Amino acid sequence: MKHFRPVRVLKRPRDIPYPRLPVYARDETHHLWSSCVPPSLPARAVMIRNEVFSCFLFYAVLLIVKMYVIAIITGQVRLRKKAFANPEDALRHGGLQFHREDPYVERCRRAHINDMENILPFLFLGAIYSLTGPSLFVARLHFLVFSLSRLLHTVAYLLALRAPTRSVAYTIAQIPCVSMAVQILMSVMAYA
Ligand SMILES: N[C@@H](CCC(=O)N[C@@H](CS)C(=O)NCC(=O)O)C(=O)O
Repeated sequence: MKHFRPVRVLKRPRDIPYPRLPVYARDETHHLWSSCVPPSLPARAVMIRNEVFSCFLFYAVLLIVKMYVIAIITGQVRLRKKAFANPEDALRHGGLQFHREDPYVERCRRAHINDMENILPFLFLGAIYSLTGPSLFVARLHFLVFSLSRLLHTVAYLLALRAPTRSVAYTIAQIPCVSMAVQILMSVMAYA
């Protein structure tokens, strides 16, 4: 009688989260996005294989562009108000007396610094959160709430809108960040 060696069934531990990675690839024949990935899929298409990550990238890049816009506004205000941060700039634009501070330039700078305090952590949290397999709807809600609130924070800061508009915008933006931080911690708790 023939003896068969028992086959070991390898199981994926249930408690280890698996990132949900929906795959999309360009179907050149039908010009549609299909759910199959041809073996020759170019490396540049790897990003779009995770739709939550792609969604995150959209909002992340918009927020970075928003930060660039604040920097441009700050530069323009410096020129208009003749308030330069460095003596060489002041000399070029009329004299050392323009090496000075201006309240509105400082406001722009504070808006920019506050963005750095909040958008930089979002870039990290959002990227990691995207890899933990959240639903696209819930993830998009996180990114959208954060982005709109940060946009409102900037507008409220630059236009000096009545308090507590800016503080409310700041607080609402913190909610998705805390939520993402908690979800990331829960996903990796098993490895603590
Ligand atoms: N570094 C911030 C931490 C707290 C924070 O970000 N608060 C929000 C809402 S009150 C804000 O817009 N702060 C003004 C700022 O950072 O310039 C601060 O000093 O205020």
